Amino acid sequence: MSNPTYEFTRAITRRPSASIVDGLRAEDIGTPDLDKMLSAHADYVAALKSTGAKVIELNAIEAHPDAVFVEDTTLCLPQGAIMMRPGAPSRMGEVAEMLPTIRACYDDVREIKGPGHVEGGDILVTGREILVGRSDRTDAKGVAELVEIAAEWGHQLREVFTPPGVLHFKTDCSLMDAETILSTKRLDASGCFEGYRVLHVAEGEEAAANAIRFNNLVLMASGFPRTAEMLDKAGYQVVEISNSECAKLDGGMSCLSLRL
Ligand code: CIR
Repeated sequence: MSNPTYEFTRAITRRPSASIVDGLRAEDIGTPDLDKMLSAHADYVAALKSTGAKVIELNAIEAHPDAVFVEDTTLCLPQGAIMMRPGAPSRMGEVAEMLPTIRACYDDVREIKGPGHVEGGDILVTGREILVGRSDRTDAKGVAELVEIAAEWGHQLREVFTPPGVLHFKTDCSLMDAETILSTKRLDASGCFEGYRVLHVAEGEEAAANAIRFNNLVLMASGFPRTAEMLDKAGYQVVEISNSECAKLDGGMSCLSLRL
């Protein structure tokens, strides 16, 4: 029987554009190199495809430097899709760019109309509920609007909190299977995963927490050997992808795709 929290037939990605050098970042730790990012992006898409999924690869958009981070534009659920309303003003236009593709994939497409904001990176869908982390990008009004739509589709939504200084809730956690979460210790300490099986990323490897379970694979950023080994021992089939360039823009594995 299929498990909609991590079994998918399709994914949507968008190629990085040359304007990626202007992408948002909390701290300047270097300019992203487009060629390196393109190469890692190709590896990422190949890994998704290797599971048998179809990947809809959208063209780069120069006008939106952060558009490669498609996850923030849409919440994809089995019943339909919800267009987000990013809290970063420079990212608002990415939602309209994504809409035609989403309409082609779903019969039921809703939208966060505002005035609140929600970004997909703050949403973790588990086997039993939807966790939404309030953050600098996702506010109470946005969460309230999301609650109503999700409830219509029979989903329970629980508001949680993204730690201060962390961009998105999922910067610090990922779903490994319907009941198992990979998390940093700092996020797990907030108590938000009570009742779940939680695997901690290794000390000093906090940036490994943004991974994705996609069909039989776990895609994680390379360079975090102790976390990769822990996941391997726990029985997951891990694929490591370079995240050096996306990391300069606070992006990671989940941000680069919509999974449906
Ligand atoms: C931003 O600050 O919005 C982008 N530079 C990074 C977005 C990462 N997205 C995600 O974690 N879902």
